[in-house]
Amino acid sequence: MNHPTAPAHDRPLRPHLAPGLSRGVLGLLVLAGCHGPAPAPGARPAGEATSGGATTATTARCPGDMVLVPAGQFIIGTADPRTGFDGMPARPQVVASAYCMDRTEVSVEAYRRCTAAGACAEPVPFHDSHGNGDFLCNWNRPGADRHPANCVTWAKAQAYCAWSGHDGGARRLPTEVEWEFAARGTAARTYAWGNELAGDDRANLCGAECAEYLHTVDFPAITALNGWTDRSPRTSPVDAHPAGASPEGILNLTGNVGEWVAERYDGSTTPYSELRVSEQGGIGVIRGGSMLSSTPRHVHAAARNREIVTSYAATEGIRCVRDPL
Ligand SMILES: [Ca+2]
Repeated sequence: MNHPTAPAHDRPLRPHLAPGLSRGVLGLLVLAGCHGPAPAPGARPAGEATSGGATTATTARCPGDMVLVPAGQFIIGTADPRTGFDGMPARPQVVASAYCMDRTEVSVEAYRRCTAAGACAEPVPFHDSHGNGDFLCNWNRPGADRHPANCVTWAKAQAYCAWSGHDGGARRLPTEVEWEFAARGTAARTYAWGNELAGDDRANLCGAECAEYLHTVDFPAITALNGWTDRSPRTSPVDAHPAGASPEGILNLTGNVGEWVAERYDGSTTPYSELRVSEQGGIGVIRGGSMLSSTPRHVHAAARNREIVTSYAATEGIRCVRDPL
């Protein structure tokens, strides 16, 4: 299908937010083995891959821009919601099959290949006005080709991943379990790189640089994440912050932009929900914190942020997964 322009139901990102959008955006503001055939051209051999200390021998392979996450098990969620915003109640979770995950968030230039093929609708574009949040959108923003494609609805994220034009064919949005396991590994790390929220080169969060910048553009006041300064008040390029990669080498699972997952938000999984799945087409889930995350509980890899699926925000982008080749 060809969707040359943004559908009319896209809603702008506003400083003063509707209840649902406020949870999606302000939530981040205040934070905020398959044995395949012969490898496809460009496929990266996985060899022995590790996840949080466990070693899994596998011959599974992924397209060259993806990373293998071996099967395993971990404790998903958090026992205390104060440590990971709206995390699922802690429970053992088995991940039965290995899967491939995009090494980086989807960039503007990658997304443009899909729109050029007529398979994707354009994200909401950058608009140099500080009256709403679109000044933080990257589509059509000069110099932002390597930055994440943000300001996309769930449907646009889903359509991008499902496009058959990717290396190796169609992909899909990750499930909540797949996203969280990639970020936390068998050790259930708190952040993609480990358990310490330290090292300003590891992630793009809302440090002093962010609070200062947003103040200059009259955006709603944000208090910086205590002690953090990463020199990126807006998004970072998708291949930035290699020091914060997961053990498998997946970048920016913590920070930069959050990422849509496949499922609708299921309030029954948590006692902390207020929004229901029937609201305006459903509530989706954004994982990973963002460049506007300013509290540790919103940066926690178990944190979940809710968003109306027909809404968008500059803090929301895309990362795809697929089965191994
Ligand atoms: Ca930052």
